[in-house]
Amino acid sequence: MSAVDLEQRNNRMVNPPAPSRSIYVALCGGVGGAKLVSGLARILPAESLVVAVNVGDDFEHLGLTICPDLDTVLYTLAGLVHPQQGWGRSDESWGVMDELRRLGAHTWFALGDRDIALHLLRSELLQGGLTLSAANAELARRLQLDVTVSPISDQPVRTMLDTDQGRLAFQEYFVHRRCEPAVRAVEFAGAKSASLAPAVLAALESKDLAGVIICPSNPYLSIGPMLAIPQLRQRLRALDAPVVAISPIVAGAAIKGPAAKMMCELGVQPAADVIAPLYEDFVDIVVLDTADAALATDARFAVVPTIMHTPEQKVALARDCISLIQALRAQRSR
Ligand code: FO1
Repeated sequence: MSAVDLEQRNNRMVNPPAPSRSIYVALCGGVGGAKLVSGLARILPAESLVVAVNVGDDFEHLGLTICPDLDTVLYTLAGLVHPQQGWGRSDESWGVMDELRRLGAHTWFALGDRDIALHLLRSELLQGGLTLSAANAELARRLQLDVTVSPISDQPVRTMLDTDQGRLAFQEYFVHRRCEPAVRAVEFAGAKSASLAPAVLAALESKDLAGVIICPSNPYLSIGPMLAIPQLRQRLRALDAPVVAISPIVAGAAIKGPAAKMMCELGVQPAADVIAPLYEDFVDIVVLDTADAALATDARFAVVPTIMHTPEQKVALARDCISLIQALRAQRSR
């Protein structure tokens, strides 16, 4: 285990007892979202956090069912994520990929040996008849995680991009073509008929729901597929608990990934406050980084440091999100 992994494991805090009204739901994509989730997991008791994860990036590849955002969240919380990439495993080896390359198979999607073990197990659990959320709960248990990490839905929702190089499935666009095609539109196949996974629905319907945190994930590619499920958007609109969203754009650039490039292609100015209109029918507070303080023009915005390179920064942003939710709740109960 590397020094970074050890630090991640040793830094887990003794979590405080859960106060009443204590469930927080985090809507999360991949790398950026997982960072905030790791901060939340360190300050909240395990039973107080439900992480609902994007499934729009999932695909079948080399006979395996691969769920990149779920993998990223699981590996991050287990202290096993590759520290530089933010996805995939630390301490990885590449024997299977090398052999696949020798055999002339597809190798554009990098699957390390340890990572493949997780995909094999998930695929076997699914073939045995488990739902995606039950299979994922089993994987979380085997990784000794106590936080609830659930796919947003047990039904497939697949992100498809209409680009200048034709209609592309998400991983074909994102990994195989390195986000180079210009995006004209984004669609989420299956979203209209998908329903929320049981753990997500139960948390959002719970009388103990304290608030919802929308992680700093790409609004089009990570949060978009989840919001395209009508049941989620309706549920968020109807909540009395506060919803706080953190912008993944800082000073006009995405912290990671193609969000800013995509916005330009879709004719949207890549600015931190762009998520405000996208989430306006359910969000209470949009959190901007201190670099974008000038965009916080009214009470809908809060400004705190949002860049998360260190464990301390992840915990600090997590605390800020919880404090914002608690302040809103206190205001409402007056
Ligand atoms: N991202 C890449 O940029 N290249 C890869 O080869 C790659 C492989 C991969 C394997 C397993 C996994 O769970 C994630 C992987 N990712 C890879 C990341 C992933 O495709 C994207 O980061 C997410 O889908 C975007 O959130």
